[in-house]
Amino acid sequence: GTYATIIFLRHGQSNWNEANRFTGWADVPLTTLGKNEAAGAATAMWEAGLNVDVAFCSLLTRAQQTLAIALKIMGQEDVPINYSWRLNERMYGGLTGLNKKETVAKYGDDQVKKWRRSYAIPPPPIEKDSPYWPGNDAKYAHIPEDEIPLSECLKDTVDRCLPYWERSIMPALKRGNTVLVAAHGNSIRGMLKYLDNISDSAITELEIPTGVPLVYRLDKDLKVMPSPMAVAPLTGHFLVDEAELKRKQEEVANQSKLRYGEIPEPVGAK
Ligand code: DG2
Repeated sequence: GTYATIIFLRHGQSNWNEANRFTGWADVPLTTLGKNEAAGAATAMWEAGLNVDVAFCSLLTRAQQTLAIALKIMGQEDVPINYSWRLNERMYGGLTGLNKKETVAKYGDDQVKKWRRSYAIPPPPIEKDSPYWPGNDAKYAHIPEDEIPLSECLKDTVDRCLPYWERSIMPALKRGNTVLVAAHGNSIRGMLKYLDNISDSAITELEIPTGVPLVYRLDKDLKVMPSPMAVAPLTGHFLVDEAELKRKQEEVANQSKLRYGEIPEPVGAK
């Protein structure tokens, strides 16, 4: 039977998801739709009978808002929350703030797909005089400056997530808890690559929808128990029907698909 449960929740739509800008460590809030997605995630978890014992969250507002909304609606706002920069979104480096389609128009489809989805190709580094360089932000003042990433590929993200996974999340699972992790598209892809043993090639095709809980049941040895509702390559299941899952995953993939003749909306137009 189930010994422990882990639920991954990517935040709902953020301002920059809506504006189609590379976000990474830029700290932008949820849109109204994003807040509704968080509420929908809460309803789905509640309907699935999930009772959260402990939550983990990144240092970014969009994940924190999502978690707060979800726990409140589930009536579980008293559960302890642990925050760490190690659950942050992948650092998008010099791409931070750029419009995804404008970037495709400039560098081409292949290059942008590599930057967004490859395992080991990092985006160009961010300049330290960029307004998006995290080193001036007090919430990262506890991190030695040389550990603040200037850009990260998925592999780099996995490397800085894993110490937190081992030291903080695993101990909670070892005690048989139901754990909720509120995080981001790529930090969740990174943790799944490890937990669900996804190959370097399969990970390039995996899209994480906004605001849909992804549930893994673990046995006494903390091995994943494959869900009958899983959709490959994952062995856990999303709390949403398959058609809606596909629609939301395509929405993420299409953020960098230029249709023939389409002229991308310039950044700042909104
Ligand atoms: C998005 C993911 O991160 O972008 O950083 O732009 O999950 O925090 O909204 P999130 C970003 P893609 O890798 O899907 O382009």
